[in-house]
Amino acid sequence: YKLWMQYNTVADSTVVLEYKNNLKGVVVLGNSETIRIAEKELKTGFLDMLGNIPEIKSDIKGENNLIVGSQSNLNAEIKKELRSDFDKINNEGFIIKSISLKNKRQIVITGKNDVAVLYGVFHFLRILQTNKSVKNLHITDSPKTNIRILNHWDNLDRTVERGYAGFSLWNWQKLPDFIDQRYIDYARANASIGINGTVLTNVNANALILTPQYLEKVEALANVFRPYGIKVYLTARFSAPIEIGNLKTADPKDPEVINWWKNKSAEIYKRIPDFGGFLVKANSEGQPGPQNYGRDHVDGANMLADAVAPFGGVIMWRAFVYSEHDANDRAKQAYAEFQPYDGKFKENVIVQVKNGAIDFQPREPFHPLFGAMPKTPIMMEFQITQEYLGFSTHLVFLPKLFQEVLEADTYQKGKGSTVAKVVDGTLYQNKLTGIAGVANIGNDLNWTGHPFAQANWYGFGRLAWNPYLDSETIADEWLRSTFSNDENFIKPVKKIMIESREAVVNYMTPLGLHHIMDTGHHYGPGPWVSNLSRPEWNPTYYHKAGKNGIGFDRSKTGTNATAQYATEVEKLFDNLETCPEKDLLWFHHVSWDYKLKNGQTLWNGLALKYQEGVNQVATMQNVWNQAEKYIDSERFNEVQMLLEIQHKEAKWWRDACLLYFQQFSGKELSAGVEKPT
Ligand code: GCW
Repeated sequence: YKLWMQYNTVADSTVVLEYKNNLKGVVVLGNSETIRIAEKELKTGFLDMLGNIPEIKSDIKGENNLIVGSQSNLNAEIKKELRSDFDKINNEGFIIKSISLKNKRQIVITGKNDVAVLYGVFHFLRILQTNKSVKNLHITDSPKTNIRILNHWDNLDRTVERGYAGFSLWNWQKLPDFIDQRYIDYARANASIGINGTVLTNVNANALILTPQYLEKVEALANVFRPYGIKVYLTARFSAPIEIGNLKTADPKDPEVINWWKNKSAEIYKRIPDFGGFLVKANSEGQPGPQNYGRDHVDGANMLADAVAPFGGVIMWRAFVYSEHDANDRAKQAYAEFQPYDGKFKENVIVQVKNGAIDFQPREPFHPLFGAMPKTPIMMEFQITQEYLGFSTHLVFLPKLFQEVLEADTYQKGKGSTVAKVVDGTLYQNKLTGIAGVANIGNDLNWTGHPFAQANWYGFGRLAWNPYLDSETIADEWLRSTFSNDENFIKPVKKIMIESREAVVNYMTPLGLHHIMDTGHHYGPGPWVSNLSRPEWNPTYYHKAGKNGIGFDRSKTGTNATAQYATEVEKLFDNLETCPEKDLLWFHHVSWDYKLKNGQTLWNGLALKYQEGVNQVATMQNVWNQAEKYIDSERFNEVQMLLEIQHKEAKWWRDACLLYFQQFSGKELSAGVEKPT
């Protein structure tokens, strides 16, 4: 339940001694709710990790104090000492620095406001949690994106779309008067990793959330989250003016509709002055939108943008669209629809794009919209909840996937135009930037279903703060703060976390295969024909296996989806010789005898990949079995049981896919691949 804030007792006595010597007193400056939270967090951390709380002082006396407070609350001497550090940080950034004041050593944690100080405090506690030295600290760190936000796909009846960790945290029935401790713990966990926004409701939206009855509950949550620096956002159902406003239309050009949204926004901001804005899914998968009235995404987004602009709100408009009218290649539709709108959106609109062009697969090439709309802020949408990656049953460390996408080079402004640079705004100097993650959180005791799925929430937050972080660093921090600092535990377990992403790709969708999960729920294999009405809901649409081979030809001999990328990338993917093998069947249809780089035929290579995935899970099990003595038995057993299921299901994936594809390849399984039982 305590997530990565276990604050385990520091085991190493020399480390304890160092901490005690350097942290003799704590001076907390300022009096806001946020500062009180920071103080409380420090006390909890000290007590749990070191067994006692250093003396809390009202002013700076003696040496080796920890001085905590925002810039305006620091005395002139400290301010002077930190002048150049303050120049380096933005409004949400913090400074942690060992300084010498009148020849006395002190450590200062500061920032330009109290929330930034709170971020610094959490960072400092992480230093202690990971048993790093506190001598000669000099850290300045600022988030690289403005909006670091969770998207909850939570419905008002507390079911969670694609949620695998119980019901929604938001207990609408008991709100606004009953404040569940979980809301506070949720805020604390998010603040500890720098998440500063949350969309409370599902993108498949219910207009009722915008009625006064619900807004008063939203207001109560916003009040809880505010001191933690977290803004509340809601999803706006485009047809809300009809459903709850008694209007005949939701046409974004209709004066009454425009007015309705203006009044609705004013009503919300009256309750919640720092309300973040709206997230909108429009004209996608049956959701209403401007196209219902012959208008386009720009008309819809800009109308809402005008409504929230006077209050500083933003509109996050999703680019996840695909229609049944053009079933040629679903991967092309978002780019085709949105790219021509570049430069047409109001400045408080940010277009939210999924990491890949299909839908949160174990592996997808980066979405071609990244870098392709220089005049439009684009934000990243990752999925933390494992819709296509084994729900909360399979151990998959997602920061590895996130990192792969962020590091991908779009070449849109020449070499080095990485997705991370699009997302943090440095490529085109966008002011508005952001990263969203579809939450994997529910009311399960451990929040995320799988104990290791907590690492995906954690890692998402860390990457939203700094999209250039390495997933290994993230795994290391998380393991130490969640389980133990023992190297004998950390080293092997970190390794399996890092490998878990490739394992899931191997046993589900190797070599660029995608969307062959069973239809609807997306759990388990289902490459065979389904009876769903739309062609692109059918897994055979994605793998196109036949006697002549397998794969989706998106090169210029096929749907030419590759043309949506910058020339360098287009060429790379288009050419069978240069297309990375990990994306092979995403971009090409090749024969069963096609020779892979390792000399294997495609059929053999595919089978061996499936087997490798199974073997990797077996290794994960072996490693985990050695971890028993380092951690509590409850979490040990849970993970052990889950890995057992994962192993069984990896074999299920291998057998189902290979037996199915074998009908087309007509070939024996290669040596080294276990025969299905
Ligand atoms: O991944 C798909 C999911 C839908 C989801 C949709 C979306 C919220 O299967 O459940 O709807 O994407 O992102 O809008």
